[in-house]
Amino acid sequence: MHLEKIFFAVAFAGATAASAAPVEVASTAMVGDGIALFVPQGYDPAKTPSLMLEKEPVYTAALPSSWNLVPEFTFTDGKAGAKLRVPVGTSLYGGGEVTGPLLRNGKTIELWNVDNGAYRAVDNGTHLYQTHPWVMGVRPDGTAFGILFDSSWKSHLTTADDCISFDTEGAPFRAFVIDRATPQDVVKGLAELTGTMEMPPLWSLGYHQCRFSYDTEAKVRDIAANFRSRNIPCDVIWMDIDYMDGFRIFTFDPVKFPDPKTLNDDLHKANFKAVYMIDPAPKADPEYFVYKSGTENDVWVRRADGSEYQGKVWPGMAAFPDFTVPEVRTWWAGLYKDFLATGIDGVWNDVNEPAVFDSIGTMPNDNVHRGGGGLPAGPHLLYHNAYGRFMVEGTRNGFLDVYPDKRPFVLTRSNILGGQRYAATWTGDNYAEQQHMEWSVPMSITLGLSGQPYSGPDIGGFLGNTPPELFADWIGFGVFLPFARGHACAGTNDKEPWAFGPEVEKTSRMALERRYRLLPYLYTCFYDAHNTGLPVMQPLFFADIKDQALRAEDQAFLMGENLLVVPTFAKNPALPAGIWEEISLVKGDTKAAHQASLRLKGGSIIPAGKVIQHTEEATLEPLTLYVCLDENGTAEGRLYWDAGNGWEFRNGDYSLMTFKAQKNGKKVNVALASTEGDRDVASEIKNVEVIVVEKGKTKTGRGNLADGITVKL
Ligand code: MIG
Repeated sequence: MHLEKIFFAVAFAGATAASAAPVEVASTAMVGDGIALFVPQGYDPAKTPSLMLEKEPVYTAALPSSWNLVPEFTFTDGKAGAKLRVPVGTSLYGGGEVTGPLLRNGKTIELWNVDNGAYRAVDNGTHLYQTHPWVMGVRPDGTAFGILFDSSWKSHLTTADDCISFDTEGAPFRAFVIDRATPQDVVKGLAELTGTMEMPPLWSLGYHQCRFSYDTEAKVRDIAANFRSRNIPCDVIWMDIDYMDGFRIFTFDPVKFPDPKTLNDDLHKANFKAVYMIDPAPKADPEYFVYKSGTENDVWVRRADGSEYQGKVWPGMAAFPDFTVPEVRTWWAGLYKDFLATGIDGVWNDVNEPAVFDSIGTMPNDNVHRGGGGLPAGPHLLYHNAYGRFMVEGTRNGFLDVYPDKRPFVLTRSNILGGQRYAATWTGDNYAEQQHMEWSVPMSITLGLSGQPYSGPDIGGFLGNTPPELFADWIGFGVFLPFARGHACAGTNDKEPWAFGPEVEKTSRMALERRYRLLPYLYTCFYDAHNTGLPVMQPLFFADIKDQALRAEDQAFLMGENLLVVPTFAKNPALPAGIWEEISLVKGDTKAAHQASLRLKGGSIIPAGKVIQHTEEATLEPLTLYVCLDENGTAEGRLYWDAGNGWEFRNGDYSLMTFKAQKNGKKVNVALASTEGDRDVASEIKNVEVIVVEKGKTKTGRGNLADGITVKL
């Protein structure tokens, strides 16, 4: 370690920022390939526990003398901070769930999870429901770095052109700096520190239909029946809070949802899954079993004076489980047993910032969390940003206790960096307006660059009435985001795909057919995200990391590496150079209004299935391979496939196939080049259709995988 250099950096920081007291770096180490750890003097894990890392880092080597991204720590009036000077011309990204553009130069956000209706109810939308103290910088030459400030204390994160700064209201914290050759490698490095998401169940990649609320069994059945009779693909119907009995979690309204088991069974018969909402705070009613059992088990968060804290939420005054306590998470997990036994397939954890309906919007900063299992006791100011993350850890475990052989699907509103290990997310209460539709693209890209690959907005907008045109434009590209769900607030117009009349219904059907056709490709992208942390939804600059023109592009985006998506709202999007050919997935889609334009990268092959109505029908028979050759007349692509649920893929029950295409004169030959995994998928694929797109023209060939397929140009 090179103390001279660090001391110099620290002294320099002190000289420029008069009010901030510099703190020396106490130790440094390499903890991975291109990943450095910096620990300031005064750091104490009992004051700032690490709530984001998957595991404690392992020291691999000393910090090399050539390392030049050195954070400068400060400690002023009991509050710790850090900054990192940024090379000239660096493009900055990250910060998780943010409003505004993808390119974050010149922005300040607060990290304090908050219920922020319409992204403007609180502090003009500068903080939302999640916390990601992480910034990635991409230098002009395309090399990249990232900094993770390992603190959950309330804080501000500023991404100025020349300096990233992070100012907390708490004790000293560590920082991790990743310096690698490409932004993709930096994002993978973040996953090495904070973990990746688990493989989701295949059904969760289908379309989800939600409303606040489908508030009777009859309404739920009606919505489900409409999807099937209208041939609009859909996998999941969602139950928002009104299914509960007086907003008591883990109960069902005896009149409106008298028989959830039969309802869920019937939904399953029609090949739907059922997801139900669970909020964190049970009604403080001594007669109510959840409150009773929680009190007996001493699970509630306490006030500074030691008394039980209660706050007003949907059911009235409610108590809040202290999810920082391992035994409380176990207690919480146990509540899911009878509930899930009604045939519930997935859980939606809402308002877990936690939101409280009072003037500060959450519980007091000096409420006490007890911790345990290696975590210290600490004030709400420390644990607030991780409240939702600890909740969803409990929820996920509750699901796994009941269904050890199924992949959990948990959706959360609040979370913190690293929480991708437990739950997917949606981006909260957006508004039915153009701006929020456009923001939904950089918002999910930024979440992906911040460790959370599985996200999406309420398609159509949650608050406000959605005009038909807006819905049509939104669903036209929203189906290419990782999580695709339509939702609507109470009191707003109906927002199901057919609610806007026959034209929008047609548009929605076509958009969803396109998503469902792409499932084999999308699933492969999720597999990559699960393995490496590479996001499913990627910024366009990933396609050419040196091209400055792409750095701010946030209308168009990439699904995986190979498919470019241009929404119809995009005005003069900056597109990557090279070969990109438009593909058609459903007859007429390239000419239809509202449908995003899809372009395949030169040199790539992507797999697609047929149009299906739900993922129970998902099949690779027939299989379509879309091929776009590079300038050398070659292309390559991959397809991951497994049982779609369960864990047997971990024991080899999967197939990862690689296809290669080669142009020979007037022909293109496509063949299976290699397979990995024990699941014999390839020999079951009898009918393969290959579509080669070249200079705007398509040529098709058919055959089987064993013999290879030839396409005449
Ligand atoms: O206090 O459950 O963001 O999706 O429909 C509002 C009712 C509670 C907020 C969620 C929204 C959900 C609504 N919830």
